[in-house]
Amino acid sequence: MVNSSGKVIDAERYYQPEIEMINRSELEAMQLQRLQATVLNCYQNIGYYQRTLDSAGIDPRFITSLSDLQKLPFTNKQDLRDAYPFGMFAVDMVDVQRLHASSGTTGNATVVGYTQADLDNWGDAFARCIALVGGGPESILQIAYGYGLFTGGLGAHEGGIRMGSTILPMSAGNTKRQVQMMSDFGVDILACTPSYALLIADTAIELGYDPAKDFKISGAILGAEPCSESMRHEIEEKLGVTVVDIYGLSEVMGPGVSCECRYQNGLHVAEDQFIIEIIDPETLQVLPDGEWGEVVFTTLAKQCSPLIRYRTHDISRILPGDCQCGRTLRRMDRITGRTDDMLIIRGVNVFPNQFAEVLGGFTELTSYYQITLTRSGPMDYVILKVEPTSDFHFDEVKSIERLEKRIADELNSNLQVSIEVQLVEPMSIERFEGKAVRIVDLRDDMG
Ligand code: DLL
Repeated sequence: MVNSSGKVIDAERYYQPEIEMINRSELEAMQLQRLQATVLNCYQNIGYYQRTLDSAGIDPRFITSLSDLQKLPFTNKQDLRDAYPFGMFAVDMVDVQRLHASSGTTGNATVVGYTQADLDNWGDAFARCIALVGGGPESILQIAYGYGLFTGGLGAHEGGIRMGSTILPMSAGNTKRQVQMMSDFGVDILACTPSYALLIADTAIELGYDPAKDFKISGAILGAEPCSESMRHEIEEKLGVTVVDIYGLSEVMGPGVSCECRYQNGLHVAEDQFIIEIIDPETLQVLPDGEWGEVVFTTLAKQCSPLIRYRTHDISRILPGDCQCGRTLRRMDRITGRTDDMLIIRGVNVFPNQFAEVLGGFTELTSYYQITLTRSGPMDYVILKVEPTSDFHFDEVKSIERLEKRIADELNSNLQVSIEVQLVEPMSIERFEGKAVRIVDLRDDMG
């Protein structure tokens, strides 16, 4: 197989074919056995679960089918916060090998612990993602996710270890050095956020390289934030890579909960380690395959921080049907937003990624944009800053105004929202080394 930049990619690769292509009935038997063990572990070792299962009148020994899962109560982020720091751990501290925590800006941090077996499972899940993008033990893996309490860097690292790849542990930042090493070391696979991959690509181009031709790199495992299709294509063209979307969240494990294959048609869920459900966030009922709703995960293999029906607030759906890559693990669609990031602009509900999809239709624009929310009297007022590509004539006022109007009209007709579009100078929107901040909400500062 040859990718869009003419680089040859090997045939489909697998890291654990016995799991990745497992027969569904065998998988379901494995899931049931692991679910039974997980619920019992939660009940016996975590006070929170003992209380919630008791008050729901559920005897943990009576899980006899996978559909029994639907009888169990949900777990919310607040439940983890209330148990800060170690109240949701099911093992003794002596067995906890690693701690990760998500940011505590809006309350206590959520702390997740990993035993050595948990780290090995995490590594296996990420190693499958390396294979998903065509990598293997011979690959050089540049990890430019942040290392630290954030799970991106060390999760990818764990994957590199399990796969036996050569790890280049760059962490995020120092972008020129990232480019230099990518070039000098002949890196094969990059792992970082999509925003950072684009910044690395742009920096390489600024330094005079054409990475698509000059660099060996052929794959990128990008996630931790949404990435529109147009941004994905921009990264693929600039770096000469195939981009696979990787998903995960700290509470559930970190990167590797699901990941696309090279067909880029949904993210294969590590179903030996997690059960995915899609629920209606209002009624809390489980939705059938194909319907969009909130993603809920139950862990099946975690020793230290198991979770029953954890509500992610991420929006996706389960894609019905088989995948061409041969894997039998079901696919979730790319995340379209979060139930809690919906903007209500003059009564119209919009998700930030809908802006990105519309903007992706304008070849005059780069993938960088920023939405500022302010107030005009009692009404929300939205300013969308967009950046043209470097060949756009930025000094011609008329063409700037024309483009701004075309974008505003397109947003209005697609999303029924009326917003102010500002075309700003190339390179003036802030670049990010981790997750991009695309929404600046100034409404509370305005009294
Ligand atoms: O972002 C873990 C991760 C690291 C995933 C590296 C992939 C790669 P948190 O910081 O806890 O963990 O943030 C989790 O980020 O609930 C989603 O809203 C969002 N998110 C993660 N991956 C994707 C993705 C890591 N591929 C939160 N697409 C999740 C869209 C994503 N959103």
